[in-house]
Amino acid sequence: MPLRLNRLAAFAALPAVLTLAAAAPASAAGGAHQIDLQQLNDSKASGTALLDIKGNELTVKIESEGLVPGAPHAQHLHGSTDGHDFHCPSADADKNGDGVVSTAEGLPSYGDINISLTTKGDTSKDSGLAVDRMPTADKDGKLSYSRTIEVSQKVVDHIKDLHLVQHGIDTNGNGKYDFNKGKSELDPKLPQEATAPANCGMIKGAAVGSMPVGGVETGGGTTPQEEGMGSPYLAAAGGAGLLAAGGVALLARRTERARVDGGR
Ligand SMILES: [Cu+2]
Repeated sequence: MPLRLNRLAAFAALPAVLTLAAAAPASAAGGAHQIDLQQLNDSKASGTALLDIKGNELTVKIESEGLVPGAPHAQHLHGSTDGHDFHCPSADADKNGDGVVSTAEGLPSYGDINISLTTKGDTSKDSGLAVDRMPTADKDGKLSYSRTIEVSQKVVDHIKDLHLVQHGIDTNGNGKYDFNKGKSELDPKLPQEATAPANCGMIKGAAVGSMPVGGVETGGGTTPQEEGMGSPYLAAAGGAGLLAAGGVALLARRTERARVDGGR
């Protein structure tokens, strides 16, 4: 399986893949899509991601750097598969002017969680901050992620409307998540640093200002997902775990190893 393909080789082959995809716009529901992750909140965290769709299987590969070393980083595909246009937030989204675009401030821009990019088990919005199943950056702040998951046809059809966000920043440079920027709006027990976005990237070719794929779709009513917008998306249990694991990767790793089954 190409899954085991050397990552560098996979990325090197990207231009060819993209060319193919561009030459066949009719097959929008499939193929490989590249994402450049660009820093938010002056995090210096950047990276590259590849979303590859085959049938209803989505393979997500992420290589990023500049993240908070040894800390877990929640990561999600945000946006809507109902034809709504969301995008990565700009610094303007910092409504309270504290210098940090918080997760809550970013939500109107990047939309709700569509897929939680966990390392195993559930990938729904419910696992948004299932920190023991989120990847941890290494001692150099680098993070590698690769997983293939089954996705709905809606995701396949609207993959270009989604974008990738990695969370977790260290605004005072002390090497861990703390309350120097206050509490997270999602859960007051959590530091803002743990949930604020570190980077965001949109799929190349999903040009800013263009109509999203399926933008003319006439849906019926509001989906539960939309109603959930802006509401806290983490379970208290996951939140406590995140706080405990702040800067201490060991805990997350131990928990992960102890877990036999990723199911909830
Ligand atoms: Cu997110």
